[in-house]
Amino acid sequence: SEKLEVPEALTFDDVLLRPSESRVEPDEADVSTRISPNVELNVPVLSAAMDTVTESGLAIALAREGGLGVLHRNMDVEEAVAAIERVKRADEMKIRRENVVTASPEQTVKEVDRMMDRAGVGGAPVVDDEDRVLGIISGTDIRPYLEVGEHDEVREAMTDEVITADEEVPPRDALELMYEHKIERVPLVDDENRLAGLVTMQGILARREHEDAARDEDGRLLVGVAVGPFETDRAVAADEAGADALFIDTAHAHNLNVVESARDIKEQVDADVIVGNIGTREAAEDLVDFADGLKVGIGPGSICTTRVVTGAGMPQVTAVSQVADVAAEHDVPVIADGGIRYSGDAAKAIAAGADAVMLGSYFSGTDEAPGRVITIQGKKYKQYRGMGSVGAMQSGGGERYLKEEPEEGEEYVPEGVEAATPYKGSLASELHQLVGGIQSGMGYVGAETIPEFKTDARFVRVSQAGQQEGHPHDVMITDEAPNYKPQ
Ligand code: RVP
Repeated sequence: SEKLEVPEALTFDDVLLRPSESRVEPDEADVSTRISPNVELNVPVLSAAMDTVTESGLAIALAREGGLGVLHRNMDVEEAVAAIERVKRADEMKIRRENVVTASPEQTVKEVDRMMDRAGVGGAPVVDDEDRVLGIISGTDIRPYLEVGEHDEVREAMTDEVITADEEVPPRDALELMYEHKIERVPLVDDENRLAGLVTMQGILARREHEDAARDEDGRLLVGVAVGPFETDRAVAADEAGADALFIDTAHAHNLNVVESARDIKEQVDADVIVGNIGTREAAEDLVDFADGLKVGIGPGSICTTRVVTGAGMPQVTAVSQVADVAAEHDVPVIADGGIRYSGDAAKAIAAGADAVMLGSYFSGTDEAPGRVITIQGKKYKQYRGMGSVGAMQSGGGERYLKEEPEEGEEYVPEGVEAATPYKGSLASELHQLVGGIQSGMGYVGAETIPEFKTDARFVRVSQAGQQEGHPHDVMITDEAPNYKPQ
């Protein structure tokens, strides 16, 4: 019947990049990209907005390497704002007054410790009611030898001979002051000794160490935030807290209520608004007039059961290329989200038309991902679960799947599983393999930049025999390669 005259859709294992004449040395391939009008990255990589992947720790680590972390939304709005602020503050060289965490002399040491912990800072200037600098207090880790109790007032515990500098001080002079006095932070003051900002050793060193970090115009790390399709309050709060991009986070962004709500959210915020996930040309057409970026992926995720549970989905290479065709006409960037197991998959996603890729499982086993390392039969793993799994939905993730909370006695209909991924060590070394693989892919097709890679790359179709040939075969692997795990 006509109904079964169906188009073919392909995914990563169905295709390979066709090698082509090239003068591109892999190390020189330029992987910088743009995922929305105001968000430029130095590597085309984002981490998934999942509660076992991206919290502030991983977002900081990834932005320092040039990519973008997207904070998940299984936390309340207040926690999300605190997480955004932690990322924004992490490498700030000169922290502006409104972003400096301060203590008052009457607070207890315990209160201030808790406040500093939450903000992820190691010390705070102590100011009076008129914002004049009275002293500085540092966190418990560098204060235990002092004889102050946690119920003492800050004025007892603080250093009152505080070294300050003029608000216009050049960073280099501030650094010298810190070396000279063996201190970690220098409050900046105006001519009436009112707090104007803060310079930290950490901020200066981190900046030097991470030259290719993804930063905003003030030199702060970039951060993305997932918001539910109808969560205007989270969107507005995240925007005000300084998020660079908001990701309307749903499993089906071609739901017309989602489209309307996303359009509405876009009108209320300054941050760029990226909408997803979608998987077809038609969905892209309905979003390109207002979305600052589009995210593609219906069912490719490693922990995703959408295709099995619902029967719906779109193999990822076809999905990306369909959306990219429409997006390119409107100059809207595209992110390929999910299903990337190897660096070669990331290269294929970009070659199919994506400006960047988003990964969950790939990063979930790193040190920087939330959750602890567990050992099963002598092997180390970290927990990784779908946001549509029962566990994640119970913690608030149901809206992504456009589901209401079940009534008493009913169960969720999950579209994801709870799992474990092999423990992998640091994010930086995983990312190095990923980006290195993409660059080599660019070398094989002769693309010097991501835009060239998107337009110039050509695919060939691979048979099952061809696919087998592509993996190590007829050998027993004796030493594991850092970028290959047997299937
Ligand atoms: P992967 O990198 O293959 O682990 O896929 C990660 C992606 O899977 C996420 O960015 C998200 O789009 C999708 N996801 C998250 N949870 C679920 C689910 O429970 N089905 N899917």
